[in-house]
Amino acid sequence: AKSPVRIAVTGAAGQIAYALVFRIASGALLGPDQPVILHLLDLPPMQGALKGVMMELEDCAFPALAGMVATDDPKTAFKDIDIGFLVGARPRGKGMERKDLLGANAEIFTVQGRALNEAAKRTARILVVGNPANTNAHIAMKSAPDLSPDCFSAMIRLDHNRAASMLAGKAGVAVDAIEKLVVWGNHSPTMYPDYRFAEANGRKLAEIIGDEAWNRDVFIPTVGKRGAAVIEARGASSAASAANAAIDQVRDWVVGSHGRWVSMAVASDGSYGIPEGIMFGVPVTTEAGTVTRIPDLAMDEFARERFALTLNELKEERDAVAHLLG
Ligand code: NAX
Repeated sequence: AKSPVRIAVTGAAGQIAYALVFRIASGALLGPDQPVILHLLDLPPMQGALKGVMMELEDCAFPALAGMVATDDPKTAFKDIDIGFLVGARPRGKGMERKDLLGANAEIFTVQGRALNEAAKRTARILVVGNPANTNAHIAMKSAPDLSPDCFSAMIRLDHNRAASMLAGKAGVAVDAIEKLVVWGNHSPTMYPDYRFAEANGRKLAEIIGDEAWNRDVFIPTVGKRGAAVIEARGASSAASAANAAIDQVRDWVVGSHGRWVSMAVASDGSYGIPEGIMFGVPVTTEAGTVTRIPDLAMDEFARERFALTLNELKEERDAVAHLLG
């Protein structure tokens, strides 16, 4: 029998986690024959609700669920973990400015980064979902000097999946026929979904669509504002689709993307002029925990503009939290 994989989920009593943990336990992440032990972290007042989630997990009688730990202590939550989904974060409260939000989250992700540094497996793969996801991932990475920067990524896969689905509809192709789609940058409305290289069934998607105005005036803004549109329609933020994207990103990361390009926000190695260490969405292929960036994609004037917009935002975020990092 395979030995169990330890998987931490933070914000475990929240909305996204409620869609995430059941899929992990059912085998959607690592397959139904891979036993998993869930490490569930949430704040002290949420421990009651977390118990309820655990009761429901028990009641699913998932064969792959080999154990559960619930805690409000990050070190306990991250002890010996192989995989971490860092979902819990401080939401923007009324009257809270962007810099307050960055500061509050910097505190959370400094503490969690240190706990990961102390307790997680050296090979752990940690996905940050909680917003501002890229900068939170940057902070956690910086707070975990004994872990390789390769242990961290931030979630841009929801944006990638949103873009893929919209393109499939427009081009009249199956969504899984789309290859070489890229989402660059920050998980925020500044992100740049880019289908200049994308193909479907051996044809360039841009040729099939053949409508550059649609790209600029409809596609990019719609993908960018999709999160807000879901809130407007549902009265609550994206949860099931966010959980699904988290599963997609981590599954591709730890299992492999089989040569397909996927978008992941990873610590920059300096390529594309992105300052080292900034967590930036780039196209990659993945294999058993290893990420290989797709290099040297050409940029035209419009692409350069969009790229700079999202990069500048991430530089600003980095600078705003720099004084909080030791
Ligand atoms: P919820 O408010 O439903 O749940 C968050 C949970 O996190 C709560 O139970 C809260 O008690 C817990 N929490 C807060 N601080 C914590 C800490 N320091 N340690 C442990 N737990 C803590 O939010 P939900 O809808 O689940 O969203 C979670 C996060 O995902 C938010 O920051 C949200 O903005 C972000 N998202 C990121 C996306 C992405 O693509 N990267 C998309 C979806 C989502 O908007």
